[in-house]
Amino acid sequence: MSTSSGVQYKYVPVDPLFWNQWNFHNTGQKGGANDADIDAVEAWDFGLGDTRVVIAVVDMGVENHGDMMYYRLVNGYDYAGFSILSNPLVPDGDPSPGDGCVAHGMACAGLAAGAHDYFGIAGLCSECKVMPIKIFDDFGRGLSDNKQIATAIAHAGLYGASIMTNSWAFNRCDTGTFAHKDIRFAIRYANNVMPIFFAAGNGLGCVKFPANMKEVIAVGATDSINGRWWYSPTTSSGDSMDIVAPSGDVNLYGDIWTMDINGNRGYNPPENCDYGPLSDYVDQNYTRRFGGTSAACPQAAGTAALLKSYDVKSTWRNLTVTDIKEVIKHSSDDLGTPGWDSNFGWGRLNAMKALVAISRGDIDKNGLITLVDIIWLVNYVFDKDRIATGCLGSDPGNCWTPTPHKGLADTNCDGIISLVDVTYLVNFYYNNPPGSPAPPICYHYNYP
Ligand SMILES: [Ca+2]
Ligand SMILES: [Ca+2]
Ligand SMILES: [Ca+2]
Ligand SMILES: [Ca+2]
Repeated sequence: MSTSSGVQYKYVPVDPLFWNQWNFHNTGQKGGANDADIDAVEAWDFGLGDTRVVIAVVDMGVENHGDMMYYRLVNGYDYAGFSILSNPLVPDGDPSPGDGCVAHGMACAGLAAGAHDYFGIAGLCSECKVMPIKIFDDFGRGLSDNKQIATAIAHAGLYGASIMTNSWAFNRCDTGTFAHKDIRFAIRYANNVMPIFFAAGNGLGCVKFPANMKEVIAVGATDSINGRWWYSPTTSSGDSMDIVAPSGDVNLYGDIWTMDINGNRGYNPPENCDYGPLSDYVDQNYTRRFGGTSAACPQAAGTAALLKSYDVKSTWRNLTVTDIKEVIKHSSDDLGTPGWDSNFGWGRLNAMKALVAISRGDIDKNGLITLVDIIWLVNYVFDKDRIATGCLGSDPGNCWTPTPHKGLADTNCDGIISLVDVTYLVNFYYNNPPGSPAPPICYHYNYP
């Protein structure tokens, strides 16, 4: 199969609800524009993640689910406690979402890491683990104690998370007052060990705090036809939109399919709650109504988790926190005014381009640079101009379907594919001369 852009891919999820997930793979199936998506299918040719990668979901809790089995949940924490008037906040070790309407944490976790199996939806990093950290109570009421919120953020840093996703914000355009200093401190602390993603915030016009901190990646939202959603902020001086990702409308009028709290709880069925439309998917474990910058953010975090997964499998790539953030920004699909702009930031998240940026030279996409890659590259470089006679199995140059991207052959990032790339990769593989560099992170994507 291939996309309209000619990029080939081999793997498509078998999850029955996947065809609804236009944000991951948009063929116009919901009336949207072809390819107005994040190229998730093309990215999955690089793998579905790694169990060593943990995504901290700082939200309203995550529980065992058909698409998020208990063994994929690492210990988290409930900083909000179960809150009813007669029962004061009692933080505990159970960050499950409770019995209310608020499936926000489940919905975010599903987008970042829903399982690829024969059930439900598909998420971005299917093999990754999730650390649920709860800062909202079972009724969706946020913690009022900023020190507790700061502790929750620091928790992810202290207990081994690799990526943090935050689909929440304060309703303010500045970077907070003295009372918010602990939150700022915790974010700067956690930023030392992992990339942090924040929803840019809905409807206030500006990028909200903490998304407007320079340390974090702020994620806005685009619709299915390449436009900015009305609620997605434009930036002014002092704040920063980094990227956008596809999403639906707010207040459960969206059309993003994801996990819900199991059974007769959560967003579905909606009649249990006092908001939202009165129809949803028949399986109460899933919702088709998510949206807002809340749904955009975990897609960026899930993509970062795929990058981190590639990194931990790799023997040669060693990504820093800054590397991952830079790759997420600069591998996006530019929309609007060329370059960074106030509507779309650097552009719309593109998971495939992000993976291609960090894996030049790894032609077979297995995380390693081996003789196999060199042989593929040699055959491609020497055979690419010959008229193909069909794939005979012994001639990789002719057989090479560049899945998912020809850029993998541009090992030295000079924008062309040539014998120089072969030499570059051979030198690195044999470390001759000593210190021969690994393929660089590379944002060139247009090859004939
Ligand atoms: Ca699934
Ligand atoms: Ca439900
Ligand atoms: Ca390889
Ligand atoms: Ca080259």
